[in-house]
Amino acid sequence: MEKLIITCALTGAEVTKEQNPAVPYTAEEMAQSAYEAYMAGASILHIHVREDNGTPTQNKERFKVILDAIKKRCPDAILQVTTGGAVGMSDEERLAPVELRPEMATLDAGTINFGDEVFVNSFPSLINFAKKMKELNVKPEIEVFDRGMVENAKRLVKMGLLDTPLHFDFVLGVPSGMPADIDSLTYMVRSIPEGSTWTVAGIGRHQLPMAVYAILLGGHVRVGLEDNIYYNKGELAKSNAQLVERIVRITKELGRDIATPSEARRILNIK
Ligand code: KMH
Ligand code: ZN
Repeated sequence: MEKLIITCALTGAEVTKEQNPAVPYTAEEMAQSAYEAYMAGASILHIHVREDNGTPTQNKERFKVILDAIKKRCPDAILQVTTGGAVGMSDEERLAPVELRPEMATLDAGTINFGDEVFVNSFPSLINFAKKMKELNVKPEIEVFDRGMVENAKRLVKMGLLDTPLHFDFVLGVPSGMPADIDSLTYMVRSIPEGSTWTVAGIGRHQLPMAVYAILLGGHVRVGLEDNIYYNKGELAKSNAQLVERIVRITKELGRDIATPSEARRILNIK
């Protein structure tokens, strides 16, 4: 089996310090949390950006400050910017950080009910997002919340807007989304084009079991406070690193190795 790539989703747009004080907002908090997660074994850092008061933003200058602060502390980590941003942002706003030419960016592959809200990603928007990433040579991670979104990705490949091999993130367990269970995961794995790579982000209490399935099935793992603020039931996670450390321990116990950032680049075909 390939070595395991761990992505750490540091902060997201939805969770707050009121829910867990370890959620990073400022550039210093982001750089420190990124550094700890990277030292623990994360080779990809999935990055949303907040104002110092916690408000999510896709402002390019703010992203630059935070990406630069993270690069200083984690020189060879793969930085993956979000183009999901927060529900309600315009496509233009969401695409702004891609102009900084990070190595990777997310591409959310369809519309979904997202808790009480709707996360809108029409097919014409996907075309714009994919075109921009192709033009700037940014490797997309295709965020898939439901089975039909894999078909959208395949359509974009046919249109020449996405290069293969594709890399997917199955986001399972979002309220109103695809459930986080082994049947859903294996169904998704069977649905993607041969040669694709995949990771799984289980939301909330599903983070750990979905990660363990992925380790065993030969996929990759995403953990972090964006998706889950708890370490155990009723026990808040102390840091992003604490969530990464547990995955590293379990993976090694199961006889699989952890990929370094340069190994992750090879596995993901990032040039
Ligand atoms: N915040 C969600 C609405 C992504 O990073 O691309 C979308 C999200 C996905 O977090
Ligand atoms: Zn995200």
